[in-house]
Amino acid sequence: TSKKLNVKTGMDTESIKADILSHLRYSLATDIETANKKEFYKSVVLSVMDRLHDSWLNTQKEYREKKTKKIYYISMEFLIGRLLDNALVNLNLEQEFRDACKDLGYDYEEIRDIENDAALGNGGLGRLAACFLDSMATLGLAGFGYGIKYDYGIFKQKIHDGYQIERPDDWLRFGTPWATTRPSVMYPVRFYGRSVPYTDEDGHLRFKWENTQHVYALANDIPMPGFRNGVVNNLRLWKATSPKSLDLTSFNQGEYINAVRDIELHENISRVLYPNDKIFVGQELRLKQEYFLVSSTLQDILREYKQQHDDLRDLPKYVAIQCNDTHPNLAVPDLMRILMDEEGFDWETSWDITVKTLSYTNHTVLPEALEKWPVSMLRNLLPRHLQIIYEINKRFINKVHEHFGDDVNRVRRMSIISEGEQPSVQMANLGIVGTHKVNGVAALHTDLIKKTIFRDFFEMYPERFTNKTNGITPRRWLKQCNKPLADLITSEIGDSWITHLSDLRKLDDKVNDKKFMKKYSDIKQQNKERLAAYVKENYGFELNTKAIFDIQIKRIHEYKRQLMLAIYAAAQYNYIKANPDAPVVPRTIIFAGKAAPGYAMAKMFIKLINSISDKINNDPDMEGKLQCFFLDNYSVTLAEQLIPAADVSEQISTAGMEASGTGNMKFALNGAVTIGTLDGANVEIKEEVGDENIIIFGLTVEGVEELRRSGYSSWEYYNADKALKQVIDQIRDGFFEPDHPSLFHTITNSLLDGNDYFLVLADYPAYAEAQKEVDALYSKPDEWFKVALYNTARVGKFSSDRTISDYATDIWGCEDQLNKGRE
Ligand code: 26V
Repeated sequence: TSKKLNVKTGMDTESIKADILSHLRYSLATDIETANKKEFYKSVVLSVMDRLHDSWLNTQKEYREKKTKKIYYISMEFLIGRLLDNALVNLNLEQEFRDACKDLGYDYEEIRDIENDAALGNGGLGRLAACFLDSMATLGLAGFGYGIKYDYGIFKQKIHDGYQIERPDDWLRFGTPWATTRPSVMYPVRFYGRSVPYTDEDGHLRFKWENTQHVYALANDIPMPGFRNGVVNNLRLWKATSPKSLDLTSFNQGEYINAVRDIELHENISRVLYPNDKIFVGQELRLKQEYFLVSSTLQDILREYKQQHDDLRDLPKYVAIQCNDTHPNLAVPDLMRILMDEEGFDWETSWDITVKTLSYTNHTVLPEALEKWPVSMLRNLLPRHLQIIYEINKRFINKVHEHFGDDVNRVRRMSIISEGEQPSVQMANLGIVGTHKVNGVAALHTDLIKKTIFRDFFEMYPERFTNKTNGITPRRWLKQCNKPLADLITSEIGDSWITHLSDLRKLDDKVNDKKFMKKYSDIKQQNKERLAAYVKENYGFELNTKAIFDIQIKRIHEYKRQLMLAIYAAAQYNYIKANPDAPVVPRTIIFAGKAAPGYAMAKMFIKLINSISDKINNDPDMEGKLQCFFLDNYSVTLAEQLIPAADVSEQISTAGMEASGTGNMKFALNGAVTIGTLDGANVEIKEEVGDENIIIFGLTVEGVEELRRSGYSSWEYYNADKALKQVIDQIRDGFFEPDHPSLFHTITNSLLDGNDYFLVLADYPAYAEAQKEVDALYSKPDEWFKVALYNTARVGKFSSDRTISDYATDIWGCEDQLNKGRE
């Protein structure tokens, strides 16, 4: 060609092709003739990386030069999924890379599908962190993610004979081209030892943490590009590695082998993500992981800070640290320790800096999820931190006395250390006392924490509590995953919605535009067919694309009540069997989700769903009327396939238990109709889309409270609803599992003798009615798609850009940075 190629940075197809070829040859030592798909994929990503590096470096340089306030988002989980599409969308290079792949003999989609999800999270909390990184970069905030580079992410789920089987997620088997190891960024993280008092030159009592053992934290950086704004922020993931002091001198062979084996012990800290969602298990390795993250991150933050500023007392002016749940809350005592023991500040100064710099987000009210680390474990692993926590608590209890007088019970409830058989440190209490802002993740949830678990604290520090309703990034959750809809929207109202999601309101007017509505509904159909093809190829089922696609995808948990949809599926089966000639609106029910490996009840739900599915799908009478499937190994990538194809979004948690939910937002944005309870962000979705455009049923938070207070009896509900009773009897008596008729007794026992803590039976009749409403609405396609469009048009509030702007303004004090330098 006559045009000059710019192999590393050219944004044209020819330069990109040349770069891919050059990476095949000079990075991977292969060539286009002999390379396999994996190698080609790697070269593609390396070529994308080349196109990020200038912006990545320039962005960091600009932050340094302008002394921009930095936001550090510390999280044990980042559920980022695949990165290729996202990077290309944000760089505006989708077409060029597509063409480059094609010219070199590869189909872009096939190459994209090579990438393993980076599944370093359990569910909503980790995915939220990933959406926040996208929004911080897009808004031009100097926002950095800090986490752990687990060798193994959330386990891979297989289904054998209807049961969940876990397999390790070896996502790094062939390495990841997205992560750059930074050997120059490595910090020792200390454990064990003891706290030793001494008197300093000024005669002050001080402490030293001595006789420690340590591991090293090694930085691995993943670029986080903003949407077409030249900003590239950073996600820094720490990998544990053994200290050099394990130098293997003058050992005999046995000692040498053992010493090498010890390296593995150190590296175990970053080996695997804990797969529990919302259940606290006080394992020491988990505590080590949490401190490993906090310690390395604080060292990094302070090193960076000292390069640009000279007075640590200004830390809160230039740095904000957000703790994602209580998992990083050891940042409170660790920052205190650094400021006092290493920087020589007194308690009051250190405390002031600490509280003003840190803030903490609560993501659940479920008591079993709250972290309570045994004092004995902390004493052993982090003795100096325990000592500081005791001092924080002592001073705090004095304040409680000042504030409330002598109220022994209140003091007991508010104490950071809970006494008793197994004294423990309440990490949530530590987070409230040691930070300047605590936020809930939806309006209802924030109200609840103020009234329930944190009530005493709210009475003492009302100004600390604030709501930040969750959001999702419209880049991944509309532009990338639903290209046909994104293109239609852009052709109608322009593309401002990509960064100003509320502009989708302009679509409101289109409900009466027949041509538009036809295109809108055709896209849903097309997405359903695309999903059907995907499911056929990957799972071997034929989905009925004429049916309502009714989807519940999320972690399997009793409070999320997958059981209620399963009962509904079985009740529909019974109805069709009893009324073979009655007209029914066809439905295809799809479940996906992982159960924590130790959560027996959730695992039983999976088996039950599979047993019910088998019954339904193998009965010819159901043909064209009812289907039910459990898709294994739910992931970000699978969600990207399912959500654009959904007609109905199941958001049916027991009111008060789902802090926010974010899947609910993704579905609504993609034009699914929500059937849901007044829980979490469903409440706010209803406010936005209007009461007529969401199907709400069941008990409210107050209703739940009232029912429990007045004496709930699940037996009454069981006896009162014939269809419900029939299904429960069938589950109990082995109808769905004839070879093992008592298999599901744990489930039916918890519903009946166990009195149904999650109120499935109490809400079931209202749920079945709501499902009838779904049928009726779906039978009038024009009306259905109006409702669907109102969902797409009116959920702009739930952009994570809005969420991040709110954090920036009310918590991080960096609203002046928002959209800097952008038009
Ligand atoms: C706790 C623990 C305990 C130790 C082991 C691992 C582990 C992992 C997670 C948790 C807390 C989970 C809290 C959580 O995931 N909350 C979800 O957060 C979403 C984002 O705010 C929100 O949308 C969901 O409603 C909420 O359930």
